[in-house]
Amino acid sequence: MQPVLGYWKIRGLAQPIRLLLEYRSIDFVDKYYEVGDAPDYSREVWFREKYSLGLDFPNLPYYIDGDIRLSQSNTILRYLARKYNLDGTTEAEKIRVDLAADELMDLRNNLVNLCYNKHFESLLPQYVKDVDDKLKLFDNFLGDRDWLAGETITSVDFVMYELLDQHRIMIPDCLKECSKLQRFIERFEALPVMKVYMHSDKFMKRPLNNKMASFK
Ligand SMILES: N[C@@H](CCC(=O)N[C@@H](CS)C(=O)NCC(=O)O)C(=O)O
Repeated sequence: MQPVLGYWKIRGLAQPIRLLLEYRSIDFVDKYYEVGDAPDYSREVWFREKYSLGLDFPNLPYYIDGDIRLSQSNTILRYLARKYNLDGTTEAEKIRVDLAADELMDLRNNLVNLCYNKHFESLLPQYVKDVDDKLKLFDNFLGDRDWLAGETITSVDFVMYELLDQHRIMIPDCLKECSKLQRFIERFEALPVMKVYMHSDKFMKRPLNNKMASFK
């Protein structure tokens, strides 16, 4: 049985999981739920199934892999990282994976709060200023390493790529002073399997966020 990744028909929290699965060439079902149109934005398609999937904590994204039924995007990522050997090789690398994972979640939460805010346009300039400092910290954290943990690619690199891509879609010059992060993006996109995926019909370019968001 193919594993199933269930999520809204957006990039959102599922995209790093999709990228990781594609990187390891896992044959999985990318199951989409679609929110209804404005003004109701009905989530009925999801609520119809939500409590019948055998999930301890029903939510989106979820990942069903045989007997394993998980929600919580970071739990799914950690599970896949262990299963597919993307969790760092040394203790020092594993510590960097954990630290990056938590920092990236903070970065993502700030981004999502902005994108779903109805005052998006007026809040954007301050966000641009604040995120500049944050991105420089990530640039510095990466340093001269190929990947966030060190020499080997790990689960957090898929999250990093996704968040950098979402940021540059929204703020095209946001990485102008982050040369290491720019090279990280180039390195990631040059991975042969990623190149194929990103040019395929399977790859979702947009929307980043759901229909009720100000920035999609
Ligand atoms: N902490 C959870 C957050 C999950 C979450 O907020 N999911 C949103 C979409 S991003 C949702 O619509 N969940 C469906 C629900 O609440 O029933 C995670 O990282 O997976």
